[in-house]
Amino acid sequence: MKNSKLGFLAVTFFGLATQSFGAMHTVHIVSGKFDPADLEITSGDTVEFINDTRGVHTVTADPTLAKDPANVVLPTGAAPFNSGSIQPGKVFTHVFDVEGDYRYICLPHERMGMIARIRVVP
Ligand SMILES: [Cu+2]
Repeated sequence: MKNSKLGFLAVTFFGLATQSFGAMHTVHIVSGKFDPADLEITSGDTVEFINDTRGVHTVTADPTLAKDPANVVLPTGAAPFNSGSIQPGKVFTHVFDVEGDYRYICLPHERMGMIARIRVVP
């Protein structure tokens, strides 16, 4: 009971504390895919990618690293990024501050279709 109240307060405080810096969204890395695979967020928001699997994955939006560069899309003016290896249970966060359409891949599983999309709106 006490713990859940503390948790609620922590979540409330965290929400207030992060509001002026944009919202936080979560994408889960589950077996063979990103969930949600299509996410709409607001410019300046942060996305945390949580590896919920027992394998290693990446969050990669860099066409020079892709087997098929067409699988990666970045808005004009957005810098490419690559998480590197995300170990099981670990989290990678990225702030999306350029509006537009992002398509990103998991490098080891690109050919298995581990590709997802984030749309950043004003
Ligand atoms: Cu993967």
